Amino acid sequence: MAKKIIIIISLFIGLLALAIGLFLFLKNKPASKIPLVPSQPYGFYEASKILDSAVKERNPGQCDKLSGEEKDNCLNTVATFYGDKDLCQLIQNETLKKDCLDFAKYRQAVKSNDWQPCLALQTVLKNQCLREIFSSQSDLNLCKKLSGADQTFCQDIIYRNQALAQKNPELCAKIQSPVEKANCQKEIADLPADSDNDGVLDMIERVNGTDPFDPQSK
Ligand SMILES: [Ca+2]
Repeated sequence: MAKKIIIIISLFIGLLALAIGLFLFLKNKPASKIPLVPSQPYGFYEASKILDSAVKERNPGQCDKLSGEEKDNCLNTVATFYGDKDLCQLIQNETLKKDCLDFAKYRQAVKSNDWQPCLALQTVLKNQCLREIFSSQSDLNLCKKLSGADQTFCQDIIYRNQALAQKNPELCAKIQSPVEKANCQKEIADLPADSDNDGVLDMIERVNGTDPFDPQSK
């Protein structure tokens, strides 16, 4: 009988010691420094896979698997890719949200070939927007609908389009912006030459054995 009591007491003390040990272990565990579960549930690779499928499937719900900055970036990428401004509204970071909304407006304007919404954007994006929409235009009258610097920028684009279409560097000279003017001249210079203007490029004529400086020979 006495033996039984000793065994029970020993077991009790043993379990108590175990419980105290476990308590001390959990208490001193450096939870914040070396977390057992990583604070970011997804690593960079997984996060970019999520982002990829969110964009490919146009499924912004995938972004919910991410959090904080990663989630914002995910939403921003899907929103800007599809020009979906409603999606921009879900972004937490205010600066990113504004950029997202601007970019969505830009995409929408280009898609619908409507230059009016471009004017509400900040300069760099506005100019890119106008440039894309006017990229195939050759009528200067179009620019009369714009004013100030926007009108000048519009004219610069149109002169560049005309210069390229007519392979006429003199039209580049009408461009106001020195940078745009230089770009225009470079684009003309880089065009494949047709020295005699017979419609067959010099390099083709050389291959064919005709005279690149004689329009009768082609
Ligand atoms: Ca020729």
